[in-house]
Amino acid sequence: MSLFLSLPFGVYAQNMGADERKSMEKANYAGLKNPGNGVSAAGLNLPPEKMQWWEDQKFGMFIHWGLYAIPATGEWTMFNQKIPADEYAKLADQFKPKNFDANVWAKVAKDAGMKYMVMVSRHHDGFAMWNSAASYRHFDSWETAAHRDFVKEYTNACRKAGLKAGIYYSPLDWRFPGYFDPKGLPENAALMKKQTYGQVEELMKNYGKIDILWYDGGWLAHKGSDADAAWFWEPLKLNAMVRKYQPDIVINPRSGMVGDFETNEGGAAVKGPIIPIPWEKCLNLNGSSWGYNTTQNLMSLKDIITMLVNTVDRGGNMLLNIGPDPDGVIPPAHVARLKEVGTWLKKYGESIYATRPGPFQPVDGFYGATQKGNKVYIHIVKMPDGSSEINLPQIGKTVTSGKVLGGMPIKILHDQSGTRLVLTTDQLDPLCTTLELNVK
Ligand code: FHN
Repeated sequence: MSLFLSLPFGVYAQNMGADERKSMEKANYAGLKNPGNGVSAAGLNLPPEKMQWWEDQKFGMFIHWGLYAIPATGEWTMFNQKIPADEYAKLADQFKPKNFDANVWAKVAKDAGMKYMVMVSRHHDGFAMWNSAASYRHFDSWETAAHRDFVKEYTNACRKAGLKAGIYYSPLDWRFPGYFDPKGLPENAALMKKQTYGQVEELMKNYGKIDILWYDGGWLAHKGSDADAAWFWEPLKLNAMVRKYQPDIVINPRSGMVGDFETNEGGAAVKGPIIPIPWEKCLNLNGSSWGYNTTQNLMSLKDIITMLVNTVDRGGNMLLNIGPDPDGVIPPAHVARLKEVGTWLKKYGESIYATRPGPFQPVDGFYGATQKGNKVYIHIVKMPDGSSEINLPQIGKTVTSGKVLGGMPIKILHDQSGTRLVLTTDQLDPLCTTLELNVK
């Protein structure tokens, strides 16, 4: 039995602007959270040509690190355990990371084959990882025991390593009762909003070129969507200020404004058709929590590679999260797993980086393809039992030759039903078989 692929894929829609993307609001692209949802204004989203570098990256490191690493039960500890803000703030007295070195993080990312990083600058608990005059009560890593500007150290390390620098920022801050009742406590809510505008300005103004702004937590009182809270945050005003300092920064869709890309969060498998707009899958290497957690539930190498190729074959980037321990150290088992991913990408990265999806639709659970110039790459995560052939649909081009990427040629048969790729069993890789076809 051989796999028969669905109809050929049309032109990859690289030129969708924000308006077309808003029209996708009803689209049922698997896994995207509220695609195109949010307010928009001309000039606040990047044109497709300014997104191409971002779409080339494919693989990045997400980093959740802050006071919540100390209790080691995840970044929602303060809220989940109903710890009063003043009590929680005492953690800052203990937070003196002895072994934090952002250059080590950057090396782990590079060794994993990652091309960009997104570090949490402030999570919902309100603790800022930089010297923040705009922080309510100066609750930050400069004014407390650590006395360090971790955002400065991190952005410098990114650039030194040749990685794109992304910053995650949570507009919401659990320390403000007005967050939970913005209409009932408008003055307190306004204080929180003032902090957000002041802190975003600090992050955009004081740390050189920032490549990605990753908002998270626009939604009010943990209800509704980020777009539902646009009346409060006024994201068009906020991001107009962002663009003043960082005109080409790529902004995610969680400020209540339509983003420059869409997000799919969590460990659920990526399925369905190619998504014809920039999008990103973000998930946890350790499934227990985004922040450091002593409960280890690491993704297997097979799961990581499967998630990566399923994402890239549908046009997305994958942002894989790690949670360093209270000392700023990435757990050794996480480093080792990421190094295994890097080894795979050293061999097959040509089929991932700077490619675009297609030229045909993926087959859920079995395989998908990417393309670049006169090459088509096929990622086979599973062949049907006993099958060693793949039927290719008409892709409007002729397959002139093919091989296992980095390996031996494969047999190409052309007959009235189309083109068949015939592999030998020893050419199949249980992790993922990657083929390179030459087309013209
Ligand atoms: O509440 C956060 C959560 O702690 C984590 O930061 C994730 C990462 O994308 N975002 C929110 C949940 O969607």
